[in-house]
Amino acid sequence: MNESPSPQPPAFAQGALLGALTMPALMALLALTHTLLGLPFLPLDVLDWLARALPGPLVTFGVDSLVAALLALGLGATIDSAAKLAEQIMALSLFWIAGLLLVSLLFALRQRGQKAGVGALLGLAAAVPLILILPSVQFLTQADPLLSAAWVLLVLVSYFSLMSRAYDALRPVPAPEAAQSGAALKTLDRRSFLIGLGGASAVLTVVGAGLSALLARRDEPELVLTTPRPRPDPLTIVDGQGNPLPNAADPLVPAPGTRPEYTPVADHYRIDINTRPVEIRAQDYRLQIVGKVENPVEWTLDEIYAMPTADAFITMACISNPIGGSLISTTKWTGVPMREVLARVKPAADAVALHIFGEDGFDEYLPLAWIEADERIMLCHSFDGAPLPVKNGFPLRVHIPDRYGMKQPKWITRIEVVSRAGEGYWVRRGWSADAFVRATSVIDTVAVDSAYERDGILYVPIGGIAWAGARGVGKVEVQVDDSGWQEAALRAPLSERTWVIWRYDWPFSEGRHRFTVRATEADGTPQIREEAPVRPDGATGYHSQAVTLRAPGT
Ligand SMILES: Nc1nc2c(c(=O)[nH]1)N[C@H]1C(S)=C(S)[C@@H](COP(=O)(O)O)O[C@H]1N2
Ligand SMILES: [Mo]
Repeated sequence: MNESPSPQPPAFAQGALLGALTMPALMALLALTHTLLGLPFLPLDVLDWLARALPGPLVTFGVDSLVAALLALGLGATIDSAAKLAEQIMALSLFWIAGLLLVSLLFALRQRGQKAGVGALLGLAAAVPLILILPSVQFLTQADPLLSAAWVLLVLVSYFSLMSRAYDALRPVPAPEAAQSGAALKTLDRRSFLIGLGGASAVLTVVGAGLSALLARRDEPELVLTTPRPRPDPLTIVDGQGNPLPNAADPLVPAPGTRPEYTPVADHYRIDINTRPVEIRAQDYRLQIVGKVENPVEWTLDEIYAMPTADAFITMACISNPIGGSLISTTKWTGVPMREVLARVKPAADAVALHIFGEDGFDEYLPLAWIEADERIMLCHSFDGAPLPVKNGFPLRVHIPDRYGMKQPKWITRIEVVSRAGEGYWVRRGWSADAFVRATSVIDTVAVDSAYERDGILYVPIGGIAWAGARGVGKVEVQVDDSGWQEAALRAPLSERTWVIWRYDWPFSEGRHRFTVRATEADGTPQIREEAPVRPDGATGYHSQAVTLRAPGT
């Protein structure tokens, strides 16, 4: 068959296609070496860096939109797992697009007469800024910084040199003797070259990504074996150490389907500024407390563990938790009272605040006046009787009653005592400076499958949680459709700082019903009815659920 010579597609388009085909293999290689050797996984590093360099609202908007889309698609069980998934998708696609644009640029440059060496130059130009951002996004346990930098340079220079060679293969300079051999042959060569390259790239991607996923999973059995996920049972009456919970004797049984009153530690929500938690090695760890103090210290973990401790059952929530959201959890916190810490370091007369730094680049200010006013503020080292899980801030984090999580750094390595307070990480990005917890109440369940009959009336248990920071919940009420507000029964909370479990047994009637819940704080302050978004001060508004109900057997 006689193929008519097809015209060469434009060089930049061919470059973009080649980049699109080969970037996944490059990313898989980076993923594999990241899992195996702790070398940088550039796509996530770039996103982590962007999240810090760009104005907060921009990144939040991008991630929030993706989270909404993922939740709508049923991907990601909770907001925080959807958020991590969203970040990963963003990271991979941004890196992929940046890569294919650069290969496209490379092809355009080559077409304009640049020599093959321009590939290596482009790789160098891409590597330098990446190497420069690495120190701000890398943490203790990753590979040696010099090795990481060298690796990034090697990978990018090799990749773009290879792409430059591919240009020569795809767009051979017409030599006089080749001119006769016909363009059709060249087109076929080009096609099989691209197909071959695409195939090789696909194989490399699958092998690399699969292998790194497998190896990453191999790291986990330890977690699975040592912390078996307790069955979410709202009736938990002992903590992880087998000690009875303080309200174990309360006769109120939560409505079936209510979330566990005591969150299994593995299920405690997690919010980080980065895509991955910081892994701090216990043996190398030192807590530095410096600045305006008489007695600067560098404590080891053993020294801190040996200090007097306080225990408290605590509910913490993220300020980005929407009404009815899952970014709220309860466990037992153990730590050294902050007053005890201050007594040892002795703040100078002009000291006004602690500037607390997390190893991940997070920071927040804690005014000394808050510590003077509240003896419960603590430097926490344990959750549920065991050292903090890595994701929740091992080895040290702060707790401040009545404030959202954003005021409370995890992975603390350094505290500077300062004579002037400033704005912390999220405050600088436009979030509330005080981050006072807003009262909230949530319907977890309308337990139609647990309906029961009493005195000829069918009741459906309805239940959930209510929380007002450390201010306590006085009353919870439920409204069905437009009828009056009915008071729910409350379980004794685990402490004055935790949520309460409420339950209302509703006399069943068929049809579509809307259930709404509201709480009143211990001092009589009503939960705010007006709806406000999470940003900047935390969400307000009533939680409600509409359900269409049919009588059993109909
Ligand atoms: N070092 C550090 N501390 C941090 C954060 C962080 O990203 N880095 N996130 C804060 C936010 S916004 C919240 S809601 C809580 C979440 O704590 P958790 O992940 O243990 O639930 O930690 C806070 N402390
Ligand atoms: Mo948060």
